Amino acid sequence: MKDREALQELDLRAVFGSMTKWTAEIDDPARVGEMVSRAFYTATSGRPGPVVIGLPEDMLTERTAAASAPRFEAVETSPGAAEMKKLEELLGSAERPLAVLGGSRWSAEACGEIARFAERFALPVATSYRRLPLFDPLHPCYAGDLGIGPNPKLVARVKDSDLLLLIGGRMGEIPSQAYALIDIPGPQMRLVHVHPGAEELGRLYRPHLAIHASPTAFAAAAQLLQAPARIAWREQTAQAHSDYLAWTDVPTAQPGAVNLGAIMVWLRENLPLDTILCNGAGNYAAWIHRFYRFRRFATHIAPTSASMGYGMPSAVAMQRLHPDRMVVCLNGDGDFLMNGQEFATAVMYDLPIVVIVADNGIYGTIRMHQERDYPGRVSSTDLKNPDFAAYARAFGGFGATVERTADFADAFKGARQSGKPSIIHVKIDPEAITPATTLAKIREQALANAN
Ligand SMILES: Cc1ncc(C[n+]2csc(CCOP(=O)(O)OP(=O)(O)O)c2C)c(N)n1
Ligand SMILES: [Mg+2]
Repeated sequence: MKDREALQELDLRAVFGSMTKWTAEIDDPARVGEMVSRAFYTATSGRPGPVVIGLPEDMLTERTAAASAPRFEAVETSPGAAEMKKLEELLGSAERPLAVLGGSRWSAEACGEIARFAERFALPVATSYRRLPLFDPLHPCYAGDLGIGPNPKLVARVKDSDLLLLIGGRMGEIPSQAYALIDIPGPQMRLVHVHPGAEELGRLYRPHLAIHASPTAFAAAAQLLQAPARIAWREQTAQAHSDYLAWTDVPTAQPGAVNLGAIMVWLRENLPLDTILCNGAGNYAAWIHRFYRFRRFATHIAPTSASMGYGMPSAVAMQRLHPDRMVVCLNGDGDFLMNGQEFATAVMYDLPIVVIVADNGIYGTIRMHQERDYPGRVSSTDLKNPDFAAYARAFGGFGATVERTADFADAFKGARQSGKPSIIHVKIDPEAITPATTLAKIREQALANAN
């Protein structure tokens, strides 16, 4: 039936080709072992990523005597002694060094090793977009998060560094602030790029030192580096950390009766440190990045591609994987409505996730862009929402509504005490568009610029 556009037939390579590291179809059952083995090696090697394998129906019912694939092992890429020596020299002659942690292929152990490396060198360390749990925010070397709406002082510090050490990440559009931090292709500072994928090194930024290694292998090797006798930048590191604390300690004032920043502060003070926080995309996430504090490895499950609807399925998966840990899922209203039906799965499997829906009645991010670029010309960004607490109850879960900041704590406790999957419907003033500004101010500014 192939190529007749039979029922539900898709050209998988065309559909998934540009989103995956490899897409294939298994036509011959004798090759299942070969293809499955290649799929796992491909998905986990270098920069990890998805693989799609199509299984034609008739192939699935054929018999084969072929052996199964042997167990795969992810390919490790380690730094060479020459590169590590060069890094030691670069650190020895630096005056304003800074490290940015990002990407994949980390472990709790590697994070601990990087923390000890940072301590020995008094190195300021920032985290990349949605990679906050790679470094303890209360560690004295922590300089903050390079995501959306970062601390301007951190942005200035990165631009002005004389040695930038990128460990694991690509420094893509979001952490690079739309490619404004590092000159392309020749960086203004000395750039050391550590990445597990060879194709990434030199693709955008020409590194002074490229280290083709996974973060875990690099972190282990960094233990052997000798710190200079005199570290010139100790004061700067202490300043960077106090700038981070000043930026995140106290929630900013917000219009309306609910302050999402204050809710994040309540969560960071009351949740167990190993709580897993999941979210999708929307402006509400800005308050997570700024005010919540991820104190443990792998406690934030969120899309670096900023795709909406990611929070609910990931919360379901995380609670199944970790039945003993608390799983909290934060959503925007638009975001929740993309995959909110996964709440039924949480009810089916008795997964007591706590879902928070930050309901401002708009696709806030898009409205913000409309007001900034076409002030006053609102188009298709209003939402007409259900009662999300009643939605939870309709599925057999627990629901609560919060209309004032002070009521959040009781709603959260009620959710936990119910032992059920829960939704806390939090009503947010649409004017509270970011931790730093309002919709009205963005519009005024845009109108003033136009005149
Ligand atoms: C799947 C998907 N579709 C569209 C977008 C573009 N987009 C980014 S944020 C956003 C609106 C988010 O609205 P909401 O979830 O209500 O959060 P808010 O910004 O209001 O806090 C849209 C449409 C996206 N990132 N992902
Ligand atoms: Mg919204």
